[in-house]
Amino acid sequence: MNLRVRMFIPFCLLAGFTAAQDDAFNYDETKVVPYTLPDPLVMTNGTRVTSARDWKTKRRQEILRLFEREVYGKTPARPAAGWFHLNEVDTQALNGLATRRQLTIAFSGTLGGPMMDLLLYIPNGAKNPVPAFLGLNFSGNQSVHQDPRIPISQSWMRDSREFGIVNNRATEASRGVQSSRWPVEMILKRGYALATIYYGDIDPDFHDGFKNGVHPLFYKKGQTAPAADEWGSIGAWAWGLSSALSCLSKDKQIDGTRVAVIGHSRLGKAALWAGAQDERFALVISNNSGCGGAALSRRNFGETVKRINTSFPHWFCGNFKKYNDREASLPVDQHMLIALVAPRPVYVASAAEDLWADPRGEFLAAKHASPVYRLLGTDGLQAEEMPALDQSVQSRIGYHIRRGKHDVTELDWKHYLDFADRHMKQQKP
Ligand code: GTR
Repeated sequence: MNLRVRMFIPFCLLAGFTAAQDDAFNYDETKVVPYTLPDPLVMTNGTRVTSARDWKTKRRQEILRLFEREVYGKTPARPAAGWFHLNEVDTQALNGLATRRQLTIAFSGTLGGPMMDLLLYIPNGAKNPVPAFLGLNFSGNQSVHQDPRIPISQSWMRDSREFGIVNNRATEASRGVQSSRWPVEMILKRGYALATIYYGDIDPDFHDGFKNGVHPLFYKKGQTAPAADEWGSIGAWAWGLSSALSCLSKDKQIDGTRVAVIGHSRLGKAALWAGAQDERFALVISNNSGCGGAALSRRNFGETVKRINTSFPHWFCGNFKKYNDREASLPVDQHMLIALVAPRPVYVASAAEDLWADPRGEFLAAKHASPVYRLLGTDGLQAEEMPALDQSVQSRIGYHIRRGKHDVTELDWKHYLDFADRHMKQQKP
């Protein structure tokens, strides 16, 4: 392990950066029990995959089915653009920097069922359709920017005095509270559009037995909850991202072949799962996604499979609970999730104080996805060891470990924008 990272561990614990952490869990690298990862290039029947064709037609399908059945659950067919309503357009938003469009996407085809509100900023002045970043947000669209024209979300939200959420509803005080995670002007000035949706519009993030959100739209006759191999909330959020992509692809100012999906933490898990399943996403970014995201499940460091299934029983599918304390029997590990994105560019980012998410486990998953990238003729992750803090590795698999805590910062975005410039080539504006 990178020496600077190793030295950080005791300091973080002493300094009390353990908010999301639990001292009953392991944060000591020397106590990580040896493990063997499944080989992404060996079929379940033992056959080695040696050609791009066999990867695409056989092994990729096999791994996808395993993640569906055992981890995230099966997702209904990819949503079409569905029914959407344009609520607002302003061609002179943010002092003329951007065009703002706000849409409502109704999943059942009519108002009244589950719906999501999409906020879209498109940089003004581009002659050609622009590439875009698409990501879910935690506190409503109004939380990403001070822009007074963004309506306050009406959806259920977890109470937070810090973020202005009272009685499970966002208040005016929530406007812009997450803006440090969304440097909108910086993204626009670099030539990218930004689209965002409140994740709870797709499925509210509490366990109600899947009565609210989009799950009931797909129940068979008599069904009241997803089966053990059917989608949970992460599956639903990922599906919502695909639905948003279908919608964005219809926008003449957006280049639907150059849309990056990005997410932080639980939404980083959803972004990876969306990018793994839906090959229309041109680039995938996982910011501090941790357990069930980019971090290897087999490493007993930070959050574990049992802990995540206990704290958040609705995130994964029922079958994933079989692996509580039995990670070694998982037929997959998270390096194979990253490999499902291949050969498309994927970026994994960690934070040095975010030990709960196991930064080294995130790095190792990125590294162990590399053989698939190389089989497909790209370079994978060009780093044998974790890079120095804040330094970005910009190969086809990107990686950095930022100084600081579990968060999304301007430095993270700077690396993502450089990565997108490099791998999702811009046409001349
Ligand atoms: C934590 C959870 C993590 C991560 C995080 C978040 O409580 O244990 O896996 O997803 O929440 O999404 O903020």
